[in-house]
Amino acid sequence: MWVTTKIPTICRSALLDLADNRIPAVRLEGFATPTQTHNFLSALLTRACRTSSIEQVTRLGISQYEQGLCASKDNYFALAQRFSAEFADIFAASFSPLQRLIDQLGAAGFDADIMSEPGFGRYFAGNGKLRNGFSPIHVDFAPQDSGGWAVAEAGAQLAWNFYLRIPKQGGELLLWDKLWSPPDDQYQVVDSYYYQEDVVRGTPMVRVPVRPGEVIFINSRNFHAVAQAEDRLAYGSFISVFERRRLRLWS
Ligand SMILES: O=C(O)CCC(=O)C(=O)O
Repeated sequence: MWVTTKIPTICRSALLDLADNRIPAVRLEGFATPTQTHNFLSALLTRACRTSSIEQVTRLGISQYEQGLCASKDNYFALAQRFSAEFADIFAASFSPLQRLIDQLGAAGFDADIMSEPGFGRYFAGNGKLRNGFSPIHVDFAPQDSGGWAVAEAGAQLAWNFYLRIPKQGGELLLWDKLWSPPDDQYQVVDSYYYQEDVVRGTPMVRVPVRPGEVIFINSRNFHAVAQAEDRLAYGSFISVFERRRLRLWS
C-alpha cells in the first residue's frame, strides 16, 4: 500500500520504495533537453518498424508479450537481435535514452543492464508507444504470464517511460494502489491483456500529468492506464528487479 501519493525524484531508496509499492511513481525531470527529445522523436518515427498491439497503441519496436508469448521464444529472440541493430541506428542519429537511463540507474547505486535469457542472449529493450484514445487498465508483470522465461523470476517489475510528445489535454498516467494478484484475472477481458473497470472499483487512484523530456518510473504490477489522448508518444521498457540490487531492462 502507498504510504504517500507524493512522487519523489530518482534515488536508490525511492526506486526501492517503488518496488515495494510504498509510493505510486518516481520522477526524473530534465532527462533530455527539448532538442534531444525532438531529435529522438523524429528518428524514432521515421526509422522504427511499427507493430500494433491493440487499436489504441501502435508499438515502434517489439514486445516479449506479442512477439514472444503470443508467438514463440525463438521468434522473439531472433527479432530482438534485428530490432536492437535497428535501434542502434536510431540512437546514432539522435541519442540513446536507453544508455542514458542505464547510466542514471548506475549513478543511483544499482547494477543496471539489459536483461539476458540463458541459451538465447539479450532481450530487446525500449519501445516507442504511440497512443490514440484511452489505453485500457492493465498490469505488466512477467511472473503472471511468463513461466519459463528468466524475467518471471524477478522480485518486482518496474516500467520507465520517457515522454516525447504529450497533447495539451489528456494523456495523464492513471495509477491505482493495487498490485495484481491471481484472483484479479476474473476481470480480465477475454483474449486480451487488459481488465474491466471492476478490477479497481473502490481502489485509490492518482492521475499523474506527464511532460515531454521527463521520465516516470512506475511499479508495473500495479493496475495502470493512460487517459484519452491523441498522438501521445513515449519510449521506454520494463525493469526487472532482482535481489533489490540488479536491475535488468527489457521490452
Ligand atoms: O505511457 C505511460 O505513461 C504509461 C504506459 C504504460 O501503460 C505502460 O508502460 O505499460
